[in-house]
Amino acid sequence: MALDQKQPNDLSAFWMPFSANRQFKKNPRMFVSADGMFYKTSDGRDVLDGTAGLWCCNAGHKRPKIVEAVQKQVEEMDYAPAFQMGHPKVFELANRLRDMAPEPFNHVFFTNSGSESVETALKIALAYHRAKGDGARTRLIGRERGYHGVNFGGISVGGIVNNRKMFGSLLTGVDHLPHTHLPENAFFKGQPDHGAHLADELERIAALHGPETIAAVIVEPMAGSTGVLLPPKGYLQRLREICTKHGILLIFDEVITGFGRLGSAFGADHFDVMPDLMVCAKGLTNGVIPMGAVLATSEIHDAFMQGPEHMIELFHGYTYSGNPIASAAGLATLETYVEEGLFQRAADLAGYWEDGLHSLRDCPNIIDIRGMGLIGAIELEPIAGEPTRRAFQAFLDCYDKGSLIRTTGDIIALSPPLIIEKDHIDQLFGTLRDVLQKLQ
Ligand code: PXG
Repeated sequence: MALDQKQPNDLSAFWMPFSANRQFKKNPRMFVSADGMFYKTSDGRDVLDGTAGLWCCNAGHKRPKIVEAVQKQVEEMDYAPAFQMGHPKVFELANRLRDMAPEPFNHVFFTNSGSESVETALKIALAYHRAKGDGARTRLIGRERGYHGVNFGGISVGGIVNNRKMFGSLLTGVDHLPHTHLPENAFFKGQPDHGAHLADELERIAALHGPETIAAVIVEPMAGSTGVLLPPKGYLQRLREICTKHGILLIFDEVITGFGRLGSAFGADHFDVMPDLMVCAKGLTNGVIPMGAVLATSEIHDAFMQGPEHMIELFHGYTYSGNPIASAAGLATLETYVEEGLFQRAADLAGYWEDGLHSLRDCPNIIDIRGMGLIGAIELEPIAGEPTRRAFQAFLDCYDKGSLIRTTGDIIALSPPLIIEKDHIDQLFGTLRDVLQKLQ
């Protein structure tokens, strides 16, 4: 087969992730370059990035500092063993991340993705209790509609049915809180008033199993992948209180909410609720090189630092944990966020964004609009008997008209790079209005 970078003539070998492979291969959509807020397609069109790639390119594309850092690092040292050896940049990155994170998070464990970070956090939670002599705490609690990546721990605590049902019996000893999506909150701006009581379900679950058997609760502070579900006012605080009361660790999965998406460094800052472990990825390296991390409090970290000093304290890690190129990308990314004040920028633009988002309310087939920071979701009434078709068509039409959006089920999700300008916001919502008005 001839190798044409712009348009390969054989698409059969690559089994695409989370994609309609057959639909795509009949009518491929290829990006060949990216700069700032725009992708360039193989047929030479500019497409406005309304999704920061997959919620990860928070500083936009082809950022000079990050490009240069990666180029320099790959020349200086490509790889260093991650176990029993170190290299300076990974320590530096851990320090920067600690400085950016809320106060109690003093320690950082590196992974290569959100999914790996979730597995790592769940394992740390279990091992922490065991290290403290509380080994009966083995149960994990997630939430309906939660997304915690695609590995077995993550889909076990996760609550998106299609991500679970094909894959066997999953982890045992897992239970789920109810999701927080209440119909009475439709079209509410910001955090909904109703639903804090849903956190009390944790008391019911704790009573059912015995609170002393529960190791951890994991939730996204704001559920992203399922279609943007905001925590009702007081809900996260209540979860925190119940976890503290019963000695249960609270894990925030900040893979989407981390690095400025809500206008603060992390969701924990934004909602002013501190978990015990925090999971991140995506924006950590601006999506440039895969990397994830788990942030832990000193209390958790120090519980492992016992026994003879030559012994490994935690039997967990990845070949690429803290890879030098990823570390260089991470450092340059965090510097870019700080130098350009991008988290504050997201906060400053949030009102304009929200107005644009809610201006679509009069378009046909819309049953809910929700958003926060630089996140938005538009929920469409599904076509009877053909779920997902309407939103997928909106995605295809927006792409044809030069805007990239995401869809999950019949929900359109938006999460642009934080460098977005007001005229890009106008363009994105203008395209959406056009598309939604004509959509069947
Ligand atoms: N936790 C959360 C909260 C996520 O959103 C993961 C874990 C897994 O991360 P990795 O890096 O293993 O993919 C995610 C990922 C979408 C979309 O459009 C969301 C994700 C990934 C791809 C697409 O909603 N979230």
